[in-house]
Amino acid sequence: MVQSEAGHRSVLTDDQIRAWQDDGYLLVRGMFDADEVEALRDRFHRLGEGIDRVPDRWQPRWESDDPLERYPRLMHPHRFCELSLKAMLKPRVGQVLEALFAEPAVACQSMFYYKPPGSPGQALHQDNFYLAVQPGTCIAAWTALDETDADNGGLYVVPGSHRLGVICPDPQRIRAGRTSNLVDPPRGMKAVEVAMKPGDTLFFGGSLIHGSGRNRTADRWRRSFIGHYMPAGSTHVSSAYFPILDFQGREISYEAAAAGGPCGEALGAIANSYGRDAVIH
Ligand SMILES: O=C(O)CCC(=O)C(=O)O
Repeated sequence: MVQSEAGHRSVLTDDQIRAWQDDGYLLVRGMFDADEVEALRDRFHRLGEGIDRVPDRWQPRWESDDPLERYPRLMHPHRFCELSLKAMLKPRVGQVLEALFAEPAVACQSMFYYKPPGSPGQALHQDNFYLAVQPGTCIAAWTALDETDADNGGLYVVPGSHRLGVICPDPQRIRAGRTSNLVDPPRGMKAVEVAMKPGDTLFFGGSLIHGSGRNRTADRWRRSFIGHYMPAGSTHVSSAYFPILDFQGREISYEAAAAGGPCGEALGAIANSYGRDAVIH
């Protein structure tokens, strides 16, 4: 147990804080228990198979053979799914975030990925290019709902890249979308795989370069639930993430940051329409 800069008792050990500072990410095993994992899987199974529907929010192409069209990721499921809201605002997630931010966190976004067999990966990128949190940066809490590894499209992270700040991608790369990384690992750094078990949560900062590989398996899904957060004391975030919620579920007002943050609105606008779906094969 350590004291955070804000003077709060931290749920993390000194070694965990050191790993976070050195690498820019932290794997917390067993953040969600087996029942919580099963409940999330079941809820998203019902949505994915059309047993439950949210027609105004999520419209898969039910007949498509393309895995990403048939099972597109769900954006902001916490806005219509109580279980997702509960997962996004899980108190223990908030405690870890508070230790990492050294101040309380607020929630910007939730996402659910199905990533069935055959799905392409997600190109290397940095999250704060999209969220444009300032001052400071965002943190993702990426929770595996299946066992994940290099074969079924697990996450890759570039240790140490969190120190770089946001690298503005070349607009050509954003336009190339489906074939190109938005940012490359800088010289001397390389992407490493993070293998995870169901219920494990990977926390990583908004500058950490990360992405995921193709799901090359014939039968292993790679489902995940993701929350994005920022320090409560930040002043700006992209309005695409409004409303921002505290861990009691109350709406908190923030100023709208220009899309693309330090990279400028023009790049941000292109990124919002192409880059977020950039994938690697
Ligand atoms: O789950 C993935 O494949 C990518 C997720 C990601 O890049 C993110 O949450 O920012």
